[in-house]
Amino acid sequence: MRKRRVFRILVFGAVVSVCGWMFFAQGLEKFVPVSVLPAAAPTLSPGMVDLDANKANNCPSVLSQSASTHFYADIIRNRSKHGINYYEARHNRPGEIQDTVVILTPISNSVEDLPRYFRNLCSLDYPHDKISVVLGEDSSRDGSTFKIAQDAVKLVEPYFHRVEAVQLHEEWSRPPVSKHEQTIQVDRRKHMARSRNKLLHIGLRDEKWALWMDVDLAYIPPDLIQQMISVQKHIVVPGCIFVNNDKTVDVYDKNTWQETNRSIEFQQDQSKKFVMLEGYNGESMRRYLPSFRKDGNMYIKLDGVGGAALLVYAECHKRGLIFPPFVYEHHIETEGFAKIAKDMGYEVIGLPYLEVIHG
Ligand SMILES: Nc1nc2c(ncn2[C@@H]2O[C@H](COP(=O)(O)OP(=O)(O)O)[C@@H](O)[C@H]2O)c(=O)[nH]1
Ligand SMILES: [Mg+2]
Repeated sequence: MRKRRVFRILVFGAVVSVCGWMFFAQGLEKFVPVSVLPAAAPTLSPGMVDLDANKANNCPSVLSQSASTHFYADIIRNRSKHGINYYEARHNRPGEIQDTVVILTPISNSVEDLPRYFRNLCSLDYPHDKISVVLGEDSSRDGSTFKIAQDAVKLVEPYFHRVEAVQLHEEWSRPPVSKHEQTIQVDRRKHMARSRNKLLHIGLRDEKWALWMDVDLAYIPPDLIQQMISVQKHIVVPGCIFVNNDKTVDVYDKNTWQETNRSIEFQQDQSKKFVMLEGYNGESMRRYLPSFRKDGNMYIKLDGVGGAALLVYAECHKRGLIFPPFVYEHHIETEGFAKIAKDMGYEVIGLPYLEVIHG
């Protein structure tokens, strides 16, 4: 009798633990629900840029901040004065988020960009021992990008968890026209998709997040990583702007957008192979991320993303989320990536008040 009672208690305990584990595992999978985020816009906060906040992270002194960093930091500070500091709004304290991140950066003919790129990385006040960096090179015509990247890796290696430069062997010979010439976009972007996929395959290990970052950004806010992670969504993108000589600002990244009824209807009339490119053929039918700043929402849903700064929950990549080097719902590369992500059930989110500056 007593034995049977003990047996029953043991069976009950086992059932409870299995159910508990399943619930926990499912929770992990589904991520933190939107409801944990503040529903309304939080109060305005002062500027978020603290260039001295990085003392603990130490970097070689040759990579300390330059005058241009301060110039751009001022612009971002002014723009964020009237906006929302997402990170503070979520009440995260410095050091509170400790997830591992791998920064993946495709490079080609990047000799001039690399010093500023590493200065930007050194300015990050996210714990550097949680950050890995992998640069993936191909198709350079300058003969020295990979060598310079290797030298830079040696210099910064001691200050991050892992830093590597790899050759992707994905050669593309670019026609002798401007890289933004419309006629080469499909080929160029298909090539970029292949390079990104190879870099992903080589670069991602067991990190929790992959942060895609272009080498030619002029400025990134020091708290870029924690701001993006704190959103707790599968895919998160900040705005990417360009600063003119007179300090006025334009949208740089035209691949980060939300569809409109008009753009959706337009696509329905196109053949399956049609590739829809942004930034050409007059006014866009989409809404670019910076245009949402006037609406006052901390984050918005996106349908297309660019790769200048793009945070991806690594598990999504591991489950098959790639950059299509083929036409997927009228898009390729990063925009096609967003389309696939949405079809896989992942949330694609833009932060209108968090911005990086393209060089
Ligand atoms: N591996 C590789 N990286 C490239 C290639 N072309 C550009 N990149 C890198 O990809 C990122 C985006 O390219 P970029 O030319 O700046 O494009 P845009 O600013 O979006 O028009 C940058 O980090 C470039 O250095 C290429 O052919 N191969
Ligand atoms: Mg660029």
